[in-house]
Parts: sequence; C-alpha cells; structure tokens
Amino acid sequence: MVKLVLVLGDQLSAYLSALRAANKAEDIVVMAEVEAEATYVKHHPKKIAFIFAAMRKFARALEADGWSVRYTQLDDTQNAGSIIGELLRRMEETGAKEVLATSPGEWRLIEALEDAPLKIQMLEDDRFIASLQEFEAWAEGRKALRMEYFYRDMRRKTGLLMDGDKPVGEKWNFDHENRKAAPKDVSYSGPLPFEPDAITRDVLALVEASFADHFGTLDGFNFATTRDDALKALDHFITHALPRFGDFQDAMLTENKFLYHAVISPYLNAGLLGPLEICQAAEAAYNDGHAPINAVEGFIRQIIGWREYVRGIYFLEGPNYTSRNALDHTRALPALYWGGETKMHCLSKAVAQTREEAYAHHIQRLMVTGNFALLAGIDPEQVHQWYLEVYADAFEWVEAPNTIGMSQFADGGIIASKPYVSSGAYINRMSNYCKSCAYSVKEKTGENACPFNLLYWDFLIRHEDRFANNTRMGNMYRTWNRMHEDHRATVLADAAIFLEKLDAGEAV
Ligand code: FAD
Ligand code: DLZ
Ligand code: SF4
Repeated sequence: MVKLVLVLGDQLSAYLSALRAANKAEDIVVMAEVEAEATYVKHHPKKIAFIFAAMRKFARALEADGWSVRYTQLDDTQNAGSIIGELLRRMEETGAKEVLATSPGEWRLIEALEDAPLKIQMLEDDRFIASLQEFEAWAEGRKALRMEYFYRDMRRKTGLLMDGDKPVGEKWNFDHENRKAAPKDVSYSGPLPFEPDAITRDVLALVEASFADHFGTLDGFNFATTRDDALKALDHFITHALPRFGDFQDAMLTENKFLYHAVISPYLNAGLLGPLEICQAAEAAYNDGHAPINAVEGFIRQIIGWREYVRGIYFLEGPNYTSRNALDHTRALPALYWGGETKMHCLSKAVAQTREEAYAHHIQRLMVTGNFALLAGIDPEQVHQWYLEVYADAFEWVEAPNTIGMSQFADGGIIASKPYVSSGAYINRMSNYCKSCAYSVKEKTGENACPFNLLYWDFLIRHEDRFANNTRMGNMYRTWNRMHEDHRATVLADAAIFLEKLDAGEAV
C-alpha cells in the first residue's frame, strides 16, 4: 500500500530514517514550503530562503535518485498552508493511507503530527551520535547533568581523538588554551560564499515578496544550499580556519563577523552535513599535522559534546521547557534587538550583523545579546523567540536549551551551573568593541558608565538569595561586599535609571 514520506525543511539527508524505511518503487515523498512554518515565528528572510532553496534542490536530488516526489512551493495555488494540511491534501490526491515521518525537532510539530487525523508511523531521528534513549539512560539518577561527562562518553563511543581508552593529548578538554583575546589581524577571509543559481534566485524573489515584514535582509545571500556545496564550505573551513579556531574561539572583533568560526551550523542542522563526517574531517586535520589539538578537540567538543547534549536536554525536559522562567524575569525585549538605536557598540554590532547575515558566533550570542538580556531581566520566552527567529541555524531542539538554559538560566541551572553574566570588563578583554563605544568600560557609575558594569551588580543583588551561596559565585559577592557602601548605592541607583530609560524606549 502506498505511503507518504514526509521530509521537513531540516531533514534534508539522504539517509533520513523515513526515507530508509520507505519503498522507493511505490511510496511518495511529500515536501512543502508552507506559510505556517515560515511565520509561527517570523524567521529571518535569509533563513527561509536557505531552507526553501535547499528543499527544492534536495527534492530534485531525490527525483534524480528515482523517488517520486510531490513538492509544494509557497506560491502554489493549492498550497494548504501547513504541514498537516499538505499531508491531508496529498493523501486525498494519491490515495495513500499512511505517513512515514522522521520525528521533528520541535515539540510543537511533533504534537501537531500526533494530533492530526492521519495514520503516522513516527521514526526516530537518528542523525545524531546519541539516541534520545541513550541520553535518558546517561541522565538517569545523576544529580547534575554536566556536559563534560556526557562528552567523554561520546568520545569513547565515536573513538574520536582516542588513543585506546585514553584521550589523545592526555587531556579530555583543552578549553583553557582557547580563550585568547581578539587578534590584531585575522588571516581568514570567512566562510566560502556561493553565488545564487537560478533556483536560489527564484526563491529569493519569492521570499522578498512574501516576508517583507520579517527582521533581516536578503542582500548578499551566499549560503550553500546543496550537500556538495556544504561539503566544500566544510573543507574550506578545515583548510583555512580550523588551525586557529581554538585560539580565538571566544574573541570578538568590530571589523570581523566570522573570525575563525565554521559557519556550518545551518548546513548541519538542516541535514546537508552529518555530525560524524564533520568531526572526522577535523580529526584527520589533526592526524595530518594540519591543525593543533586545542583547535580540533575544541571543535569536536562543540559538535559531539554541546550539540548532542543540548538536544538530549530539550527532549528530556519536555514541551514546557521554553516557558521556564526560574528568575521571574518579565521585562519586554527592547527595540534595540530589532535594530532600534543604541549607544552600546557591542550590542549594536551584534544585532546589525545578525540582521545582515542571520549569523552571529557563539560568544556574541552568549556574552553580548544573551548577557545583556539576562542582566536586564528580560522575559526569557521573548528572548527565546528572538533567537529562534533571527539565526539561520535556529531550530528549537538546539536553540531553546542554549537560550533558556545556557544563556538565560531560566531552567534554574540544568545546563549552566552558574549564570553566564559579565560586566563590560569581559567584553573589553575579548573584543575591541569598547574602543568605539559611546560608553566608557572603565567607568563604574555615572551616565557614561558601561551599562554592563551597572547591570552586572544589579543582577547579582536582585538574585542574591539564589546565588550568594553558589560556590562558583562567592567571589563576586565578596567583591561587592568589599565596596564602599556609598559606591554600592550609586551603582544600584544608576542601574535603576538605566533600566527606566530602557523601559521608556529611550536610545540607551
Ligand atoms: P563554530 O563556533 O564554528 O562551532 C562548530 C559547530 O559546533 C557549530 O556549527 C555547531 O554545530 C556546534 N556548536 C557549537 N556550540 C554549540 C552549542 N552551544 N550548542 C549546539 N551546537 C553547538 N546553535 C545552533 O546550531 N542553533 C541555534 O539556534 C543556536 N542558538 C544559540 C543561542 C544562544 C543564546 C547561544 C548562546 C548559542 C546558540 N547556539 C546555537 C550555539 C552556537 O552559538 C552556534 O552553534 C554557533 O554559533 C554556530 O556557528 P558556527 O557554525 O560558526 O560554530
Ligand atoms: C524553519 C522552516 C521553515 C521556515 N519553513 C519550512 C517549510 O516551509 N517546510 C518545512 O517542511 N519545514 C520548514 N522549516 C523547518 C520546520 O519548521 C522544522 O522542521 C521544525 O521546526 C522542526 O525542527
Ligand atoms: Fe559594550 Fe560596555 Fe564595551 Fe560599550 S563599553 S562596547 S556597552 S561592553
């Protein structure tokens, strides 16, 4: 009996479980560009264009491989507007009675498929190193779910950078070597750009016409949209950037959006690349003497460690994870996140590049936009929606734990053992942003003082009951307590003035 095989926009892998379970000779692949997926949050136009162009090319590749594909473009007159609607329409059209699907990466869509009046066989998404059952078993009975221990298991499981049962280089983690301040000159010119072909140009025109009110520009769209091109982008990174990836992993520069980062997360998360092949390419660069251990270990840890770990947490914690708000933060997301005027140079730069590229690297996300949101007490659900909208690599299973957990501490400390907060001093050490800022990073109080300096203490004092006894934060409170009483009162008063201005919509 004919079945429909659902392939979603982030399931563009030839070895997808739903395709593996299907019968190429008789089953029908269903792919659909739909309004509902593009607008349930207002995704960045570059993200939508990337997904639609990659979907169209993947559908062609499947056809060339002998599959029968029913593909719906956004502007097709029959388009039902949602994934479920499209499945129902194609069932009626083809007489198929059953759907084969690979489990989506978001509870919203999993629940919609489960609730739909359809017979669905939902298969595990096994494009990961660890299965969800494996993660659950690892988490079972542990007091704290620390990434580092999970990561070591993934090293053992994959054999990556292993010398028998010992880690290569005699250490599991070389992170302490990966915190160099921003370099003066960057020898890498950034990710490999791809000129849009005819299919991509059609998509760009469609997205421009359909989602003009979404934050972000389509100008300069140059993402890879096929597996072959994504492989080229990976190779370019491994050859030209990986050797210095570790050293400058946490650095930020006003003039450089990418530093030595890979910019492969959209390709990996959409399924054009797989996690193991990426790590094996990096490991080969180490074995060939092309890249040092601190770079290769650091890079592999992000993929088989952090990426797998956050996915495990997202599915372990269940559908309500995105509405957690352990710190009771309620402030509305300020206009500066949408490009509204701000005098804070670091934020203005991080948001501007997000608008231009649908990309910011990890430290910009964590220590600039994320840090500010946390210090200012912004509602974590609004912060989460922002991250989900604006980045080309954002799918909820990976975005939400990074935002709600790692960045906003809204899960109460499942992912982060202490909140990732810092004053301006950290940003100044790791970047050259402060040199061009209207505020002074050296000033601790007054109108000119860097707002991160004010809000840092305001945050710690607001949440003293919760954090004062955290062993990793004791130093911060001891520093505060050593300050003169008058100074402390001025810091808190100035922070309150800053937040009032922020709430009043002033360009702070
Ligand atoms: P590189 O720095 O070159 O790292 C290589 C790869 O490691 C990445 O491509 C990515 O696949 C993986 N990786 C690195 N850090 C993480 C991490 N913390 N979690 C998962 N994978 C990681 N990553 C996403 O893929 N999608 C998201 O929606 C997302 N949202 C984030 C939100 C916040 C608030 C924060 C702090 C981080 C978020 N990250 C997210 C993690 C990280 O910032 C991005 O993976 C990274 O910036 C992607 O750029 P890159 O390919 O140049 O990464
Ligand atoms: C993100 C996205 C967008 C913008 N559009 C589509 C689409 O039109 N059709 C589709 O199948 N998938 C799309 N996606 C990806 C889905 O939203 C994604 O599969 C879920 O959020 C689960 O990760
Ligand atoms: Fe950002 Fe403060 Fe530095 Fe300005 S002075 S760039 S606000 S950290």
